[in-house]
Amino acid sequence: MTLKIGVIGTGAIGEDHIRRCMQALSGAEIVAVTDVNLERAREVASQYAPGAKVPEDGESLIALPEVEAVIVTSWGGTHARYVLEAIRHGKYVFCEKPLATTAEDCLKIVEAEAAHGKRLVQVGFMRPYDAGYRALKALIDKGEIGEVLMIHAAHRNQRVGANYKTDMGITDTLIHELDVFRWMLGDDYVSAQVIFPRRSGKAMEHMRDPQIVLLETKKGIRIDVEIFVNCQYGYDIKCAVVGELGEASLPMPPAVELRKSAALSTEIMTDWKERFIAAYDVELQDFINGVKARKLNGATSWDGYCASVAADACVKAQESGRIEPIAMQSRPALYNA
Ligand code: NAI
Ligand code: NAD
Ligand code: ISE
Repeated sequence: MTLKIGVIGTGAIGEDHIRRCMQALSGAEIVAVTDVNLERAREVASQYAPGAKVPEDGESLIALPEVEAVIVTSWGGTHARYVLEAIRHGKYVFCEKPLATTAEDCLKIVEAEAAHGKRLVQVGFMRPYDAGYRALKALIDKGEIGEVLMIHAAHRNQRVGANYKTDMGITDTLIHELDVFRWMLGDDYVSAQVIFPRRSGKAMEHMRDPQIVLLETKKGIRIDVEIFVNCQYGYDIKCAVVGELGEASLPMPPAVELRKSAALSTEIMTDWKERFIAAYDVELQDFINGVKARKLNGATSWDGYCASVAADACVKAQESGRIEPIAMQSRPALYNA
């Protein structure tokens, strides 16, 4: 059986996920797409899913009887309403990160899903599907470096556009680390602090970039993450985990070693689409298979909520300059498995 999917938001990642479902993955087809910019939705449909309907808004798309599952790839601020609407229709939904832009909205989704009584939501945190992060977690779980004590990480983008604001360094960018470290360590955060180093002159006037986020977990692990979204040279994700017996680092994606003109070099990617292409493929195939089996894997609404609670504390810490506490509500039974 081919799973019939509708996609809300045909921007950069929406287009890429539509291409992925139609050309790279198996067992699914895109039967409807929409965007606030309907012209854009029609263009993307004609390129990758010529038979797809283009309803005038996300709510109409979710209501279409032929749409069995929904992918939400519109701007973060719009996610909550579409995910809630999909749950109301009892339809499976893959929502790109963040699940919502505030913890309060994430909690509404958690409560709606728990009231429905069964998992319907998978959040688009793809790093747990990345082969490098999986190898790192496997090594930690085997005890190769003993108990984890510290993580030194960096999340660098080449540059960002004019719409990107300082708080998005947290809600849009750091949110990946907030999620993947919970998954990797099996731990939760208790506090956050944000420090601003000297501002890069390459960042737009309205932005404070870079920033350093300091996190503490329940087990007492200390994590520092440098967020630098105008680093100029490439898209670079670094993560070194320090334990009692050694240090384990996230592998770099494979790249050809070039010896030329008295220099040895390897290329650094510039685009998140390429850096995590295999992880997005595995993640969305897992969503398709999960819907068919009526059992989703990957990040839950609860994971989306936890990342958002931590993000809210980091945004508060950006403004206060203080160490801000991080505390979750108690976890509904649905997410205990
Ligand atoms: P984008 O700006 O290229 O695309 C967003 C699209 O959604 C635009 O075409 C816009 O017109 C449309 N849109 C906005 N509000 C809408 C609404 N109410 N109804 C229908 N369409 C609407 O943005 P991009 O880069 O594709 O990001 C989209 C989402 O995907 C964001 O939540 C972002 O955080 C996430 N994302 C995740 C990545 C990952 O690594 N997992 C990478 C890039 C983005
Ligand atoms: P698992 O069910 O044994 O454990 C995952 C645990 O981590 C669960 O408690 C879950 O709630 C939590 N979790 C999952 N995603 C999370 C996230 N993004 N943030 C925070 N917590 C998260 O699952 P597993 O075998 O470790 O597999 C994890 C996912 O990877 C599954 O969806 C699985 O299907 C997929 N997977 C991928 C590959 C691959 O090659 N990429 C191989 C096997 C499994
Ligand atoms: C973007 O939305 C993503 O999710 C990318 O993975 C991240 O690196 C980037 O900073 C975000 O803006």
